[in-house]
Amino acid sequence: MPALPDDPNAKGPGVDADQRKNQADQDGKFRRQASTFRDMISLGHPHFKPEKNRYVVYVCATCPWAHRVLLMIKLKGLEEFVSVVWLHWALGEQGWYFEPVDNSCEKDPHYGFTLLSQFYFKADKNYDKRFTVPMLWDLKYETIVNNESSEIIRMFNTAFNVVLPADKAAIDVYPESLRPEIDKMNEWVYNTVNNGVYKAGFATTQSAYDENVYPLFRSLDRLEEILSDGREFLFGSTLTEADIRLFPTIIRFDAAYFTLFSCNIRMIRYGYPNLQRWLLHLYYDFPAIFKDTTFLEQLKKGYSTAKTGIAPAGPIPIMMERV
Ligand SMILES: N[C@@H](CCC(=O)N[C@@H](CS)C(=O)NCC(=O)O)C(=O)O
Repeated sequence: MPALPDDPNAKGPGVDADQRKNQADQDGKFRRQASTFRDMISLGHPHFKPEKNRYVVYVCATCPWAHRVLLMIKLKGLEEFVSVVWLHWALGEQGWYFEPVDNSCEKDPHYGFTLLSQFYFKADKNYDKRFTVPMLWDLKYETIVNNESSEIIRMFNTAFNVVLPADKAAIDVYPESLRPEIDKMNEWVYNTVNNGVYKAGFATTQSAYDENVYPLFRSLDRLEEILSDGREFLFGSTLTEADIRLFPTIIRFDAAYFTLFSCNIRMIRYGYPNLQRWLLHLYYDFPAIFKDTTFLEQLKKGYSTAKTGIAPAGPIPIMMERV
């Protein structure tokens, strides 16, 4: 497997409650920590084989990285292999937690845990980093398989093909012929868009914000230009990993990043007609994949808890009607 582009800078030692709320480092810059658990399910893996009713992915409606994983589960029809358990949409003082609100339940159905951190400590009692979603859990070995979304979606593209019906196994969002191009796009989209909104939104100095907000909009301009020939997906007529990775950010943009993260030079819906067309195509024309995994009201509340605590009313309506 080629090197994945999402290897962000390490964040340093343990994380306390204050650090969890204040996401920026002392220099005002937000740096996403590197993920710890990096195993890949495969027939050849000594432990983690593709089997029914064995894996669980822990997610919440707010998180775009978890959203990528949900998209792949729906697209590849992995529901019998990977079940989904929802945490509450708010990031609490002790990290993600269960509460019987919206998608979430009172406690974890498998272990009765009430906090995501309990899984991390069950997997590694000395774990000292952030407790992040998405987190892929193995019920057989009772441990975390992987908590890096870029790897989880790459794994889900092929890992279960041997046990999937032929039509689902044939779906390939990372086709050989497009790999170098997809990798290239993933890299700049990750740095300036997917993670760019966080680097602008969690900056605590003017310079850290300025350093990131302009590259974000330059990349949105570049994506708009790519889609300006009317193509269906980022690489033409084939849905690829690049679309899967961009959708969660763009669907959150006007509702959360524009309002709460000050990514407000332009909105998607008024400033980027081709991105908006691409977004609505995915959302409305493949509803079982894109619409059914999107929870705009929950994620607006979720992002607001990381900021003022006040969920913005607008933009109204959240999704622009198709014109
Ligand atoms: N590299 C990870 C990043 C995941 C991540 O940062 N998730 C956020 C939610 S959007 C999280 O769980 N944050 C909890 C925290 O930082 O305490 C991935 O892509 O899977």
